[in-house]
Amino acid sequence: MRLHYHPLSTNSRRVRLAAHQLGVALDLVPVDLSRGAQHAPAFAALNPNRKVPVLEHDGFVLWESYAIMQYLADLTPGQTLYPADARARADVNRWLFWCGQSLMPGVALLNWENHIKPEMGLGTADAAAVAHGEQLLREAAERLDAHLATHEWLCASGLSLADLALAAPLADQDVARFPVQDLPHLQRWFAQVQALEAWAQTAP
Ligand SMILES: N[C@@H](CCC(=O)N[C@@H](CS)C(=O)NCC(=O)O)C(=O)O
Repeated sequence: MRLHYHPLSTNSRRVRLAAHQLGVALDLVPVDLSRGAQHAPAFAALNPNRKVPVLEHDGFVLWESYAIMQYLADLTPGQTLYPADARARADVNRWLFWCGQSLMPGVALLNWENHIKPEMGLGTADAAAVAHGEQLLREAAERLDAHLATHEWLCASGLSLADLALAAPLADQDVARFPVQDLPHLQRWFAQVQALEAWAQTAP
């Protein structure tokens, strides 16, 4: 099973976290985003969105990190990260959708403005975009913090794909200056995810 990825891509990291936690071995194929390798015809044929991660498994090609996590879990007998019970699974799915829809927009904006743009020499951060990103991310992060005030993990079933999916992009909280440092429950939960062996194994 091959995963096309980039070491600094947190969308890729959530898949790698899930794979480690599930005990699924992945052949990692780096895609050099900084040199535009995502636009090469061979890669665009795999993912017309020209983004990592992409999974290849015996001729089956799958893009979108959340779908890949779910697929890897579904291939793994006896796993507990993605429960079979309909309501427990729906609870995990709820957070996966929430991650893509509510957490990632602010994350992506701040990561681009505060981290990637300056690092790649593409100019300085745009103040209006930063303010918008901070507002988006703060709203989402406060909701997450409130939930985690009364929950050890996101879902009642215990550590799940949801925790791995949401924690992965928070790895950039310092370098991209996410406004989340003062949220105690979010930070407690994030430290729990960071304590997993899979976190160290997937470090950039
Ligand atoms: N919704 C997608 C987002 C993937 C994504 O944005 N990947 C970034 C890296 S973290 C990428 O490949 N960017 C390259 C580009 O936009 O040119 C997922 O969850 O897999």
